[in-house]
Amino acid sequence: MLQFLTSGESHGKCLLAILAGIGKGLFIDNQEINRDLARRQMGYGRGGRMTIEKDRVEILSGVDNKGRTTGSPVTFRIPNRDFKIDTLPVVTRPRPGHADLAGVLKYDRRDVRDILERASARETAARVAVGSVCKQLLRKRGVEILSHTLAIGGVEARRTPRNFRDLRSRAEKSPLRCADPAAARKMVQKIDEAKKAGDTLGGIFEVRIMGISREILADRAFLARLTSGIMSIQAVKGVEMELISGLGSNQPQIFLRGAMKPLATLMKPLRSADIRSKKSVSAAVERSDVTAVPACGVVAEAMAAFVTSKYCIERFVGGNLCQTFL
Ligand code: EPS
Repeated sequence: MLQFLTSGESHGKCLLAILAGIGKGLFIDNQEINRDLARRQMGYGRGGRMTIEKDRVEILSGVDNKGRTTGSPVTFRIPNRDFKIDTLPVVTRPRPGHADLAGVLKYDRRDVRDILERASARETAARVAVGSVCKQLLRKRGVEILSHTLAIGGVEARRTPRNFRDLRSRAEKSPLRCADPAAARKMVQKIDEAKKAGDTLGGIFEVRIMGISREILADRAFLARLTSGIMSIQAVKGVEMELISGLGSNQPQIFLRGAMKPLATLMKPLRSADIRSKKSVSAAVERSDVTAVPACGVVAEAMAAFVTSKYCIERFVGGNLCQTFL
């Protein structure tokens, strides 16, 4: 069975992920993981933290001296340059719409910091490392995954290439990972306006999975797992799926569209209540992004790759990946 677990706080020493069940014999390309980590950090509208960090992975276990998996769990470590959790101030004013209040109630904490450091979307860097390995595995079976931005702050991409490879290459060249340059220019304006107003923007990203068989495409349990993988990402509030059966020479594809809400961490904070004094106050202000929709697409690629790999391993090799799958 393929499974992963992440740990670590936004300003802790590092982020960690353990991926178990990937099997033996897969060459892991660390440079490719680092490229995916860099893609997650990019995007117009990201905040100051992305200028501090330069996410790079170290693999601590599960590979031999040639970089091939041995069958043991693979451990990934991404150090945080901004490691300062022990000196950060106590937070008592939860941000409406974030995990702060629900977290302090659930875990009975008196410092919102204990919640927000783990609830931060920085955790998604660990998921991207895991997903990057899953993409490497799937590529060996002819499965490719892309993502691109469909909308930010109500501005929609309308003129995007139909062809998988053209769409991917256009999206990768765009500062917003948006394949419609005219729409991307309008999105940039919207982001500048929102930044001035101390506001944040949500939007829609799309993931496309190409190269899976029609048999897999028809399995509803797999499709349901894919949607829940996307829904598990921080700030994603809706998911839509479209299946392209690919009659004739075209290959079948799965399109997954995710709706990301505007980030709850605002520079112009909403009203809140102090959890100690119970007085009405403004919510705490933490560093934030204006938008993270382009990054969310990269995270969604990772989740789609993990769910697809898990399904293929469990279905075709009885849960134990061996050389024949590769
Ligand atoms: C993020 C790192 C965070 C935020 C953002 C995503 O950095 P810090 O914890 O230093 O503020 O920039 O997370 C949020 C805005 C949020 O509300 O969770 C990252 O690495 O993606």
